[in-house]
Amino acid sequence: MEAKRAGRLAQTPALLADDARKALLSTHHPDYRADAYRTLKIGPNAGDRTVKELAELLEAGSALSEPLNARHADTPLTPHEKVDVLIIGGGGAGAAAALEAKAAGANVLLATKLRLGDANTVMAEGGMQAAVNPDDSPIRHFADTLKGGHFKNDRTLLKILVEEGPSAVLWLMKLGVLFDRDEEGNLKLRSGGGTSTARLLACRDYTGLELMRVLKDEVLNQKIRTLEFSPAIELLSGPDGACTGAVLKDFDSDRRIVVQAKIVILATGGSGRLHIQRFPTSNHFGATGDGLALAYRLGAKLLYIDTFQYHPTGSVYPEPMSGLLVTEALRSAGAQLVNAPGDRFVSELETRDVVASAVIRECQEGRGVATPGGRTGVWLDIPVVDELHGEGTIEKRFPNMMRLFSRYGIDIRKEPVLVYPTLHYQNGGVQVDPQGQATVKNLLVAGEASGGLHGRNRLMGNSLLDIIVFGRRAGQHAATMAMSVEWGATTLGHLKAFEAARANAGITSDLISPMLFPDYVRKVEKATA
Ligand code: MEZ
Repeated sequence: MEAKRAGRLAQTPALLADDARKALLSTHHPDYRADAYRTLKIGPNAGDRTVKELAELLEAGSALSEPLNARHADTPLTPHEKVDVLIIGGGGAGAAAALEAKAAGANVLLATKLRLGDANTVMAEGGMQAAVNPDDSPIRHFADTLKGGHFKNDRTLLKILVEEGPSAVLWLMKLGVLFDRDEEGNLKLRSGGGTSTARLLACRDYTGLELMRVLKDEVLNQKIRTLEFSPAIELLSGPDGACTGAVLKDFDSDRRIVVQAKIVILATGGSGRLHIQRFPTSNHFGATGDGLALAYRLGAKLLYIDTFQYHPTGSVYPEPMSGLLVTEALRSAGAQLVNAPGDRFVSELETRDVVASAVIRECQEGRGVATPGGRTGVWLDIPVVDELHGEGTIEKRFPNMMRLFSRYGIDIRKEPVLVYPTLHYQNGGVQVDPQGQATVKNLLVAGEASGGLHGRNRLMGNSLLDIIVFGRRAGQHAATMAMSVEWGATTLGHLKAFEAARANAGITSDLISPMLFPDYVRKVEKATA
């Protein structure tokens, strides 16, 4: 690997032609493994294909199914709390929504499964896209994202994302986000996979953490009421099917809290902890697709649930770091992907799905490197970053990566690391309109739990922008709606219908969703049965 480094530095692998890219995806991308999929039997997406893990979650029972009977289902539950806007989820989208809803005068409650800020937002390292460079434009951002998403993006949502990108940056800066700047004080912009120009704003390699630090502070400053360790276990519905609140579970007391709300915003994030196709994940511990299950049972249509993002560079060694994100910003800075014979095999700045497929191909075709724990990966040659940009670059720009690997005695300035794709993002989610409105009345969705914006492959840095732009829009819209929406009955009528559909379809699974936490014990038991 090291012997060939000097020769590799002179090479620039070309981007693949469209046909070659398609062929690589269809032969090696996990989205194309037919046996990993099945058809949904019930619900708004019945007949659609999705991965087995998600299908099981969407068709699972509710924690409230057991005590449910015909009489209870139509009897309104007595609320412990009554709020205009209930926000479920304490990551970037939830916090942005809460701030805007409160600023617009709504009475807001933010409930979150873990602590405020325990979310995938803080796991985003490399940057946030926004067309703020004078040489760039929202149109160019739009074109890059559409191409990266295989032209399947919801174009109305995408237009809003790119046009509102610069004002989202300004909003964050006014709140106190410290984006990296150059010597003259100008915002420093970097490139990423699939971007035709430098468009990523970063806070070294902990961009999401910095965003969340500021958003969390502001939620506290604005005295927005927050219930931590209180995940939603079911949504509530009125006779017309509209969402009327949620039942939370208080982890501390194990009691249920019934919240009546005029509008509910789901901002529950992703589903990496379902470990789809047994992939490791870069996601935080609570990323179990809760919002998808809750919204689906209430009748919300989902989009693109057959496509997931496998980030090309998850750590595979040492074992305790398995799945952990090794930021794409390293590849943008010149870090090279190298197979066991010591050769580069793909342009590191292809889109993520293409790079991930190329890594999988190298490993499947015997050009991977085995770890002592039995995994396989390829090298990410990080030391070349200092060779390309000068000594000290890695230390300055990637302090988070340095710290994480140094815990295991690996100095990334001197040694390459081993990587393999890691489950990173759910490309699809709940179908929404530009205000975040789902297909169920009075239910809004923002951030990773929503789908359509990113098409079939998200570009790096577009999710941090997504949570800000669409989190804020959902918060503003919810506050406006709350002024005219009447209080609805807090029943479990939808659950009665869902249970009947389960029975009709012969679904007998004892899985309860939302799962809330990854069920590693169940997985091991299933695998050994
Ligand atoms: O948007 C992302 O997923 C991101 C910034 C990830 C990364 O590689 O750092």
